Amino acid sequence: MTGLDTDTIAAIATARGNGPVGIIRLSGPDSLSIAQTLSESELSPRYAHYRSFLGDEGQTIDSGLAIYFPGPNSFTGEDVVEIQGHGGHVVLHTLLSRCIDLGARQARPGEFSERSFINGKIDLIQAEAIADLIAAETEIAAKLASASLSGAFSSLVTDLSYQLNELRALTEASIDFPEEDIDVLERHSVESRLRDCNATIERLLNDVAASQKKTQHYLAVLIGAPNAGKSSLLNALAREDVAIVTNVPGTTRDTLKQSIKAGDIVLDLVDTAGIRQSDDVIEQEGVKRAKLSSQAADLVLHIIDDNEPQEITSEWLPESAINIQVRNKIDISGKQAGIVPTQDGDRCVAISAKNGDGIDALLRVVEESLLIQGTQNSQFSARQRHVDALSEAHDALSESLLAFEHHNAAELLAEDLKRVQSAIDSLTGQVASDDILGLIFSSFCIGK
Ligand SMILES: Nc1nc2c(ncn2[C@@H]2O[C@H](COP(=O)(O)OP(=O)(O)OP(=O)(O)O)[C@@H](O)[C@H]2O)c(=O)[nH]1
Ligand SMILES: [Mg+2]
Repeated sequence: MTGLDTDTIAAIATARGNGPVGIIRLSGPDSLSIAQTLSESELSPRYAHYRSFLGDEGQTIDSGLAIYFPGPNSFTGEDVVEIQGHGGHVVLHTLLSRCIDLGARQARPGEFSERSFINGKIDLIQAEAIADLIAAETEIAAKLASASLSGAFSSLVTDLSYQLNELRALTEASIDFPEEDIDVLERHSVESRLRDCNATIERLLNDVAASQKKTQHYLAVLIGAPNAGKSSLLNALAREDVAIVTNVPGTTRDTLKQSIKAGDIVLDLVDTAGIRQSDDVIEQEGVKRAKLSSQAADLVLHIIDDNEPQEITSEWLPESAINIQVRNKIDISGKQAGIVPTQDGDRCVAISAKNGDGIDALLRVVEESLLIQGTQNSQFSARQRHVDALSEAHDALSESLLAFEHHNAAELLAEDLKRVQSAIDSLTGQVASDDILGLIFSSFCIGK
């Protein structure tokens, strides 16, 4: 990560595997000349040229479209050419090799977005939003990432940074010109404006935490006695025959993980061994693993056969997790499907993993119980990095305001405000170390 790369990079920009269309993307000073040699023709800016793409002996590798986007009005801010050919992986790799022979270098993961960031086309929040949009697993995650990409989050952060900058300047002015005998801080209500900034940071922090809750994966663990129907429920929720189901108690030994969606959220659902005392060492190990999984869970689904209720003790239901009791096999017991009222207010849903009754109600209860209050209001995608930076800014500003209240020392306040501002500016990448940038962009896919 140098920020000074002037070489031309190339990568396949479409997903792996075979598809009808595949795209090679070039960015850098030699993009145009490479593409013109490849197509043995002139390319005009922003015009879709239908061309043959030729190998070193003039043989046709493929034919398709070449589009030239001159910098700075391109995604990366550099000269960019997109070559759209057929999407077979052999054809695309041959085209990419040809571009590399002609002087390009294989791009690193995220290098196009990184160049876009370095050239000021997008900020760091927007760069992350591109990756989040591509990786979005739910409609809501895509919507939030798209809002971040369009600058909804960045503009709030930039605004905050601007205000902090002004307040820092005023604080420093009050140190530099004490002889003017004007209390600059008081005249400009610096303290109360800083309190407003801190309230804004707190609101943003809540918003960001709420967004994160909407887009993260949750660990949900199926726990219960043997034969209660845990594996059947996993299969019903996954809509796939992932786990072995038999009427032999103790069928499942290994833990088995499958991602499923509950409305707007994604669950990593773990099937576990039925809990019972056993002399079988394999089963004992399975039960041990079930316990470990339940202890790490955000949510435990406690499955009980409604016909032969065999509840498990509370040691399996950690207080750190949300517990939902699931009464299964109601196709036999005759209980009505859906939410079951309980005396203690615990969540309980009656289902049949066999015929699917009550499964939708269960998914709704899962979604509602994981989405804490306020998450409905989230407006943009967020990452742990954002939560950390905003928390750091909030803590630093709270501490400095408290210290200022006691000592009224502008010098200390000015020093503290530098910390607050650099935490806020790290969000958009105005202040970011190469290490952080490397970490962020290396998690992108190649060609993005
Ligand atoms: N009638 C009926 N049978 C069910 C239902 N769910 C599961 N079963 C049956 O109950 C038996 C046990 O189901 P599993 O899903 O293997 O139960 P499990 O909890 O995973 O059992 P272990 O892996 O042994 O702990 C199988 O014969 C299933 O077909 C249901 O909703 N209705
Ligand atoms: Mg099982």
